[in-house]
Amino acid sequence: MLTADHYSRLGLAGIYDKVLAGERLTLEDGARLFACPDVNAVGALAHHVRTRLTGDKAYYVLNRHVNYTNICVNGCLFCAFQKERAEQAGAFALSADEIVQKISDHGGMPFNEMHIVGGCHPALPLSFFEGVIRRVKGAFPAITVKAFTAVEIAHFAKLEGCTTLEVLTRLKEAGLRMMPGGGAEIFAPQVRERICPRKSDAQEWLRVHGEAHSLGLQTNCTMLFGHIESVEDRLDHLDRLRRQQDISGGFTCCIPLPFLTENSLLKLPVERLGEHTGLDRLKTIALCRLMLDNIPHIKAYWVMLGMKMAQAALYFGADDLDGTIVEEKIGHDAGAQSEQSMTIPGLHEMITRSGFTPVRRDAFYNPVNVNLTGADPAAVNCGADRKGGAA
Ligand code: V47
Repeated sequence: MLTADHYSRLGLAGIYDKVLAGERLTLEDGARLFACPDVNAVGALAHHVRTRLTGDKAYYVLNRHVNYTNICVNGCLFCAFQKERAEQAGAFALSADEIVQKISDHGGMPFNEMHIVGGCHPALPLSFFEGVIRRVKGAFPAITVKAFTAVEIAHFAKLEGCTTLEVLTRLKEAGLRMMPGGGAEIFAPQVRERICPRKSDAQEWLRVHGEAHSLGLQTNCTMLFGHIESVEDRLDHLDRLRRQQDISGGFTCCIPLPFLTENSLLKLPVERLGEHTGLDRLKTIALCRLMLDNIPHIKAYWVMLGMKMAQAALYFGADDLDGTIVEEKIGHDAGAQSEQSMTIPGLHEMITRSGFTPVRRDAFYNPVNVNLTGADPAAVNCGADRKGGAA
């Protein structure tokens, strides 16, 4: 921890006092932290908060991502994964058999979480997704199904001609227990209008999460940053998440996602390219930890950040690396340089080499026992090779 004198010299004495006292930071405090050139000083404050919340633990989960389709009616400019039409090269839509098959290919492994998302397909009905969840739960009853962004839920409701609450209720009955945080992007309407004009707006995204929380479903949230948004837009985004959490309380974790530019239709103005540095990513992760005082966990998603920055992020407020993933398309279509999959030993190595204590968790951050001698079948079977890449 840096000294009070140091923060005083930076003009951040008041913020330092608030962080140590566990008091809520204002948007003005957030703007001053973003403007502070001493990234380490900002990171140390976030590290203080993450240590107060989770000590030296760094969480990971044994999970698998499944993308059921990349065909999407929204056509978001930043998204390199989406295809507007089924006839386009590379477009796909998995059948229910293929989805269950993907999960069963790794059968016998003690996955804790199945992360299922896709584009907003123009025709797949809600009954298809109810059937998929029932089959996954039937085959693997212990798995937590974490599926469908708020944007997908709103899309299903439109196709079905019912409310989002009805969609959530039906999916919960089928076995849905958690929702991922995607689709939030940046809430500020003038940015949303430019990067994802057809997608649910902020009000709809937040309302669906509130409804999910009211049904007892836990959800995550994200922020896509490092594109055309301003620092004020980032703070506005965090403020809206914080206010929603004050009301409905069901966000478990926030995942700051740095914009990856390859194959994207969203072109950044040349003068802004230099802004999106690794230090900006670390500072933004720290700001998420500091502003979101009511959200328990901050995830350093190794797929988008890369292994080394994800490790560094553990000192900038993050306490979770996500998991084994197995197969990833959204980040890799956009140029992510990370591996497709991580093993349990690989995740352990990343965490211990960074000086933290690895804790394998379930989808809800409950610790799961793991036998590190290799007797855990997941440790030997999950993913292809051991791909550490630790710093
Ligand atoms: O919603 C799309 C983002 C999200 C790009 O909840 C991009 O546990 C960077 O939400 N560059 C999907 N990001 C991923 C996501 C997620 C991932 C891991 C865990 C969880 C969780 C959620 O990816 C999208 C969008 O915000 N995205 N394109 C891109 N070019």
